Amino acid sequence: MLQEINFDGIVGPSHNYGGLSLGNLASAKNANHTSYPRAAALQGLEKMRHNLRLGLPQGILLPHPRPDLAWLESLGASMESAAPIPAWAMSASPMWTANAATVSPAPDTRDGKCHLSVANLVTMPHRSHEWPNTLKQLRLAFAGPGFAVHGPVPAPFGDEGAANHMRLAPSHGEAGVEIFVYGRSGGAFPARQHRMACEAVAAHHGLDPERTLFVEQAEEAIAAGAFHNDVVAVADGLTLFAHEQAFADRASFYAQLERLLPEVRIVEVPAARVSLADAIASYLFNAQLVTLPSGEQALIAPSEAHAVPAVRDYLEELVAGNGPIRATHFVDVRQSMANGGGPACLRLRVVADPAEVDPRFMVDENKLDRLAQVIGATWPETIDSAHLADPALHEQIAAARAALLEALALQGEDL
Ligand code: SUG
Repeated sequence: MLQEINFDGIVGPSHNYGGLSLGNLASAKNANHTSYPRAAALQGLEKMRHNLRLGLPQGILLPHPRPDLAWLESLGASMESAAPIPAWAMSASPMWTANAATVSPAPDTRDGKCHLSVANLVTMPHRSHEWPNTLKQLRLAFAGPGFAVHGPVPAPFGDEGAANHMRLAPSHGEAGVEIFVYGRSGGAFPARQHRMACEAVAAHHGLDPERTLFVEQAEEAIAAGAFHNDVVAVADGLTLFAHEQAFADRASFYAQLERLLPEVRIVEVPAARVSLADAIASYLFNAQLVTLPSGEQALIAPSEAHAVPAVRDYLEELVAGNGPIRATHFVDVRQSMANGGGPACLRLRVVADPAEVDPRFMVDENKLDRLAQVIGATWPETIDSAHLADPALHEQIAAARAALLEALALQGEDL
């Protein structure tokens, strides 16, 4: 049976705060702070456990080898090069798997397969070298005949994957409407998702042009720190949950959506209730909007959303009202949040039959227990950005990753 599976990125042992993402306010604010990779990874596992207990199937994607010495060499650089080059090679950014790929479920595609296109992430140097390893993982996890895995869209067209893609459908297993959100610019901040890349992905996936929308993100949203659409909007089932200032032309977007999907429920948060600044600081929209086995929808939001009074009040009213979102759950992913990655950034949604996925990429609570042991024993407790070039740290990171792959029976794979 087709189900939505969330593939969370395991936070890698090199997790650190490099201040690398222009336009991502949390990344800039926490630049050079001490990071806690072990705590970060354990927070991620607890989020997965939380969601398993809600009855949601759960998968994982793996940290990449770091530092990426081959990539550094291709730049004629090394870990001794001037900042920020070593941080580019050390980033644990593959943890944010909402940027791993764009996924079109089988009911939406011409050949009836689930299509995945790895994101090129070309805008940010530290993310631009993620795709080769991500592609290897996707080809392994989704090797079954029901999947088609595509390589990246060529540069210079930036593609940041599912973070800028939404799907609305009566149920996961029925044909839906796919929405690609692109940017032009955001004042001083770059647009990381280009329209050309969206069109390429939609074409490769064989989507029905009649049921595919290309929507421009509001410039003011990018300028306020919404470097991906999933910082200001999220969709699930028939519900679109979005900030009033998320899109450049909301009236025409909503009208097109209502024409294609008359049952759609648009839950728009007015700027007068929650300002764009509060939405971005709290990551209210970077929540996982999920349909529970009961059929009700719930929002799995970061604990930071509870700490901002306007957001907390809004959420209380939202679930008390008559709308489709019936509950909120708060999860602690603070280490990731400090780099601008909330609950929704940490997961890639794939609609598939879990039995068709390589089981080494699926988890249950027992497996999470084993992973927590490995992480507790091998992940660095802290990383200080002044010591990113330390060879002893690199050895520890390599050993930690090797232990993880072994625990997952993936040590023999070319990953
Ligand atoms: O690409 N942060 C990530 C956060 C990604 C969030 N993903 C989604 N919204 N889906 C980014 O900006 C910061 C790394 C650093 O500064 O060390 C970073 O890459």
